Amino acid sequence: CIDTVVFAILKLQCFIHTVPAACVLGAVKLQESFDAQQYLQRFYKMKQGRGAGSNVLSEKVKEMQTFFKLNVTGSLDAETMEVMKKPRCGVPDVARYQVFSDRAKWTVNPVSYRIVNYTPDLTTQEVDNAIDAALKVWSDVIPLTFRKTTDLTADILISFAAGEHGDFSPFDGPSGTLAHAFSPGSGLGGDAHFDEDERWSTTSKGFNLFLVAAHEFGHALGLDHSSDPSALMYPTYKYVDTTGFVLPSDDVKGIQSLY
Ligand SMILES: [Ca+2]
Ligand SMILES: [Ca+2]
Ligand SMILES: [Zn+2]
Ligand SMILES: [Zn+2]
Repeated sequence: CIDTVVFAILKLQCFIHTVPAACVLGAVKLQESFDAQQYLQRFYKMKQGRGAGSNVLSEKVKEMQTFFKLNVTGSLDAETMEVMKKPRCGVPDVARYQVFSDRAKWTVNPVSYRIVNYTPDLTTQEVDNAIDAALKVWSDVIPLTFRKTTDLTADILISFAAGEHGDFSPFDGPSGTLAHAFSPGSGLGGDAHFDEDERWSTTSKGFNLFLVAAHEFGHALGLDHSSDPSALMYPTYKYVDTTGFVLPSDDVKGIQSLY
């Protein structure tokens, strides 16, 4: 029976210490254990490969469960696996710049942005409108403005790309990671990338570009993820009606403390 085979593989891998996750997992399927490890490496900075014992894995699972306000069991239970499978932002949930005490922010005003390319899922007008509206969500609540430009040197470069796209954070095909953005700075700083393998929309179908872009621009302005489920900066995607969108108070507080 398959279960017996999987269990045997898990035991073997525990023994040779290449897949320490298996030890913590118990009944979780092998594929799920790989997915969970990848998730924790990507979003909770778990070290890759050998040397990461089952304690490390269990601690990382706890960190993730704490962030999402789940039961902190340290094991990959059903509730935890369900959250890990949700489509989300590619930016890690743990603070990105622990060595610096100052948080990155833009010191220029206006901040310039350029839409480098367009998704075939929408008309250029729809993309332009979604991006403009997503930036306005932030500029409405802070004394910072945005200027659209075709300059190659714009502060915020916005692009759609699939798979590997030149920043060592490859996208992963449909669902999973939807987009990511870099915190303020030169070069890649402030840039926002959207996974072209998603179906982008202006509605509740597929993934709503305005909602994902508004979230990503929060990162482009210097915000990290929030564990407040009502916040725009919550890591997982959830569709909300976009007509008359109001920036949740957690996000307003966050951005106003920066600018
Ligand atoms: Ca994806
Ligand atoms: Ca940039
Ligand atoms: Zn994010
Ligand atoms: Zn990227």
